[in-house]
Amino acid sequence: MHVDVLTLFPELFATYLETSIVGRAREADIVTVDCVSYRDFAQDKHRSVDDRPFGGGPGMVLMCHPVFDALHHVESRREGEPTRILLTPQGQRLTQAVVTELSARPWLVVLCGHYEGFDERIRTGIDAREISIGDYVLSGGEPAAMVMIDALVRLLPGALGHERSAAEDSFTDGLLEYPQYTRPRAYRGMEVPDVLLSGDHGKIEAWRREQAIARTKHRRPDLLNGVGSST
Ligand code: 9D3
Repeated sequence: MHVDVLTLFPELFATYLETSIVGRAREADIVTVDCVSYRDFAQDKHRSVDDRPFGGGPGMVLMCHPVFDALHHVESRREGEPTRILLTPQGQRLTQAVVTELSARPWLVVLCGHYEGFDERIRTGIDAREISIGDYVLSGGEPAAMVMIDALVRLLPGALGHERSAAEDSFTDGLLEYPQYTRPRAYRGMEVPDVLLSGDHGKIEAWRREQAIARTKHRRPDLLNGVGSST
């Protein structure tokens, strides 16, 4: 998969993209990511990318010109059809189902907004899917882009190595995670459940599933509509 990220702050992505699962996936060429600055496509000598809203009101609005030019730049340097994603607070909510769908696309172009948002002609003039990561206000789309890339990369074949499959992850089978423990067996009087030390893998699996279901019922009953009810 290739991802182009269009942003006012490409430098925000550097350490994130070098670290952990995403960093490893990039080293293994499972994913490539290019961050491109709208600023490089500004028109005037001040390199403006935003301006005050027509009609008045607070904040600044991302201008058409640098955004359309940056988009044209990244899209003309490779073959094929990209899937365009506009990150906005009024987009479709990012869920694991949306992530799964997007993970099958070979090429994503992700547009981050900042300030009070994009000029409306960007929304209407480019055929993009609008996505939000949740109902809270961010200062810009950059953290949302990192969230989306992180969730996507985990689903790419080989990204998690051999130790664990994405299919085991929470939200994939619709249940929350079961409780996990590591050494020591007792810490400040708190003991690891005996079943996990029993060596009986059938019993351990049954216990984990029962714990996951109980936890999901208690904390996220909304997740239990049909999924995870096969046992
Ligand atoms: C006054 C209306 N505001 C919308 C709630 C304006 C506004 C605030 C913050 C417009 C854009 C932003 C910046 N946010 C994003 O670019 C963003 C976002 C978010 O704020 N929450 C959840 N998902 C996303 S994706 C991009």
